Amino acid sequence: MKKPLNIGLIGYGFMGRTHSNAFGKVSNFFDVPYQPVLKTICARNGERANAFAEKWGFESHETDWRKLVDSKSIDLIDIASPNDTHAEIAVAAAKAGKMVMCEKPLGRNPVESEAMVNAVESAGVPNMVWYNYRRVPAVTLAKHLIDEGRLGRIFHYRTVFLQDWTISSDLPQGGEGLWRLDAAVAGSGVTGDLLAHNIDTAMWLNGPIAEVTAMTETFIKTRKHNLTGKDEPVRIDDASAFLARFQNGSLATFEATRYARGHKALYTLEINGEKASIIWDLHDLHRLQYFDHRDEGQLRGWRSIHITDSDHPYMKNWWVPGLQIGYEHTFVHQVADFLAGLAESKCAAPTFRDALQTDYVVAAVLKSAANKTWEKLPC
Ligand code: SOE
Repeated sequence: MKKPLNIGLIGYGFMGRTHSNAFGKVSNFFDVPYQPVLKTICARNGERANAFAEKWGFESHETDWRKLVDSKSIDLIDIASPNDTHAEIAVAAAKAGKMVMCEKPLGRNPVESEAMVNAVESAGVPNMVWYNYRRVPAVTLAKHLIDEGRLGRIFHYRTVFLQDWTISSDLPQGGEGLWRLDAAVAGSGVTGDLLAHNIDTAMWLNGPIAEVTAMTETFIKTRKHNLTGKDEPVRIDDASAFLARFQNGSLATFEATRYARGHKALYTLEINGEKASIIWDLHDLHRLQYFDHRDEGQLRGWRSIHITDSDHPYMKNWWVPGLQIGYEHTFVHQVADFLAGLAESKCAAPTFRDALQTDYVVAAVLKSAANKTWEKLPC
């Protein structure tokens, strides 16, 4: 008999849907020791929270997140609301002894993120941040290959996250759906929203980043603000590119933009090692490109591995070999690992503390771009 785990979800946007789907599906596919129960969904608009509750199977809805934090019937607070709400909710939830899961980035800046880490660690509550791309089976396989030493010494890490949805100058900033363009709510632009993913995956695969030098640009300087109705300065970074040196001596390039016409969510990474290289592309997420210099000369070349076999990470839990899975499954994997960790009193990664390191890199990138400097990261 599985133990019930009562979920209080805050936020019903795109991320609220991915999380609800994951909590709802996990026990159908993974042999986990807990059964997530969709207890309460909280959002500011009661009517829409109610509609969301009915659609996704939550038992009740709320408009005040404090009621979820205070409720004895909630075990875990899941934060999927805009970035400016993360710190306050997470700190209150941890103080109330709840487990906390939080959408990325952790806070809007390291000060908020440090407060969140301190809160969960002093309360001793399980915590995790939804950096979901680690759990694309192909990316997890890349991690296994690197840890087995198959690439040998790593020389290069190359990664981009490209989108094109903010090119129009008519697009307003602020409010529902567009808060990512409002620095007061989001904290930063593509550095915290997109590059945070690349940084999280990169440090997971290739270890800590030692130093960075960056440039950012805001191409459209003013946009109408949805909440004030006035033209206001845009304070987010529309594009961000940086060079990095990892502690292991390898060199990296990172780039993200919302101005790459034709690209909707092109997240790619390439790693070149002494013995082998790896390429992964979110648009073809079930494939891993692998080149191994030790292969027999005449047959040596890039292999395109279809990551659907039962010995590939997570895949034995899904369909049959050859049938692929997609984006939403990465969230299911994240919940599965979180629940498995709970049973062993271990926090599955990335914890709040892991995500804080990503926020330090984000802050160093923004500082470097502002000051045209190299910035060192704390070891
Ligand atoms: C932005 O468009 C966004 O939705 C990010 O906020 C997500 O984290 C990323 O996975 C996809 O793009």
